[in-house]
Parts: sequence; C-alpha cells; structure tokens
Amino acid sequence: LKRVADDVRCMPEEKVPWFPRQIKDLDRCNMLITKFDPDMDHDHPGYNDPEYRKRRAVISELAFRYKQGDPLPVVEYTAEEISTWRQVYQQLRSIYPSLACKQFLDGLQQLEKECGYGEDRIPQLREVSAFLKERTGFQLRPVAGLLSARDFLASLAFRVFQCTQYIRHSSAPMHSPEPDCCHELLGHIPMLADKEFAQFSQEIGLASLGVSDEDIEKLSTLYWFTVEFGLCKQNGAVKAYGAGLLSSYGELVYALSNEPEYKPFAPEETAVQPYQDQTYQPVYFVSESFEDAKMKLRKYSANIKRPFTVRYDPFTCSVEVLDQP
Ligand code: TIH
Ligand code: FE2
Repeated sequence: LKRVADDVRCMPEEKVPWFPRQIKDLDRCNMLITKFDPDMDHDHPGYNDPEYRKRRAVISELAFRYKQGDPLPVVEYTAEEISTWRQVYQQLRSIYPSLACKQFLDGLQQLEKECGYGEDRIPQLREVSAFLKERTGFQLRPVAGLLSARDFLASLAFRVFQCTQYIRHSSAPMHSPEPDCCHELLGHIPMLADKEFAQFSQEIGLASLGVSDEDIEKLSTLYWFTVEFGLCKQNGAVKAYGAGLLSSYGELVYALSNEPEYKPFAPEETAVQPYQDQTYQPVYFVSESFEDAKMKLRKYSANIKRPFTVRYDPFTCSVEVLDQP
C-alpha cells in the first residue's frame, strides 16, 4: 500500500504530501505498520498460537472491507476473549479511582451507565461510536492494526478515531505493545467523550495535514507523550490521561510510582524526546491542565512550516485549504 507519485500535489515551490480533504478520503488512509502484529513479530504472545492468528485474520478482514459511512462491523466475541476482557477490566477498574484523571473517570462512568460498559461483555464499536458522536462529534472506524502516523493523525482532523477490534492474547492481559480493543475502549474512548480533549485531539490532526515526514515524526511523538502516555496535574496530584497508560495495568502502576522520570510538557522538547514502543516509557510528560496543553500545542503547530492553512468545516465534514500569499 505505498503511496503513488500522483498522490503528491504540487504547491508553489514545494511538494505537499497528499492528505484527505473529505471524510470519505479516509478510506485511503489505511497504511498499516506490521512490526507488532502476531504474524510478523516473533515476540508477540500470539505468534505461536495459530488459533489466535486465524481469529485476528477474520477480524482484520472486517476492517479491510470497511468504507466510510458503512455501519460499523459487529464482532461476536468468544468466551475466551470475553474472559480476557473481564480480567483487564477488573484489574484496571480497581485502580482507576486513584490514578486516572477526572475527565477519564467521568467518561467511564457515563459509558458504564449508558453504553453497556462493564466486565461481562466487550462493547461494540457501533454503540460506542453513536455514544461519542452525541458527546463530542467523534466517530469510530475499524482498523486492522497499527496505522502509519500520517494516516492515523489525518483521521483525527475529521474527528474520526481509528479503532482496532481484536483483543490482546489471553496470556498477556497487563500490557500489549500494539493497540487492541481493550486499549481503544478503555484507554481512548472515555477521554474522547470529553469536549476539551476531543478538541485537543482534532487540533493535532489538523496540524498534521500535508506536513513533511519530519514534522509528522514530531507530531506523532507529541501525540505519543500526550494522548497515549500523558500525565496531568489535578488538585495538586499527578494523574494519568494517556490511553496507553489507562489500558495497561502494568504501565499505569509503573507510571505513577516513583520509578520513571517526569518532565513538564513543553512541545518543542517533547516533540524530539526518543520514545519506547516495546515496553514501559522511561520518561513521562506532565501537563498543568488540558487547557494549558492545548494552548501550548496550538503555539507549536502555528510554527510548523506549511504553505497553506486548513480549516475544518463540520457542516460538510471536509477540510478547507486556504493558500497563503
Ligand atoms: N501498551 C498499551 C496497552 O497495553 O494497552 C497499548 C498501546 C499503547 C500505545 C500504543 S499500543
Ligand atoms: Fe492508542
């Protein structure tokens, strides 16, 4: 799925990488990174489990066939999958009240009350997407695995969140190096129900459209240390808001212990911090508040070189491109 040359549009004096203009264009934002998937990665706990790999292939197929506007596929989860979910849910649920930020706890409570969240069943993307749409305008689309940063970030510009639908291997419920439905449903969804956080996420997405590979790398590092592994201050205590933490019992406990290093969130520095994608992070960035993180990110994005500006039109679900003089 390599981009072909005609995807590169010529702008005055510069080549601007192709980017989606309409929500339908997200059907082309499907470049997968296979380094962590169970068919490629010898260290994946499912690598030697042919049943697991077969199941993954079936669920991937649903995502490959999906087109924008289709009803979200429903997966009938097996007893074993539900039992993995139960374990993850119970363990994490017990530590959320002391370690998760307020916005997350509010979102999760609403999901438990109104969207069938609980330990007994894995929520379906279809119902969760409808729930989010009403809260913050975010909607979900299924994806077969880890997406390229450019494609993933681009979808955020349209308030579309790409979600995996398979579940982690039953032998490793406490941490997974690749996203899975526990990560999406428990880590991301409660946060995406918060208006301010939804806005923050879309702004990273808009900032990424058409920028250079170098700037994509920086923005995806910013995304990594905020949306995935961010910490924030609340009433004098440090709490987790990053989805990678909120879906991993092991890393959530570790991140809020006194082992890792903390640094204040500062986009210029955060954007170039090397990160760890195999196991726990050695360093986390702490924001003063979402408001503060959003303002800092805005300032950072305004300095990214791009020969045009973009504006999202929610009535047509499209991105307007305004050329700069
Ligand atoms: N480590 C997370 C978990 O165990 O749920 C999943 C991921 C976070 C970021 C990328 S994959
Ligand atoms: Fe994620």
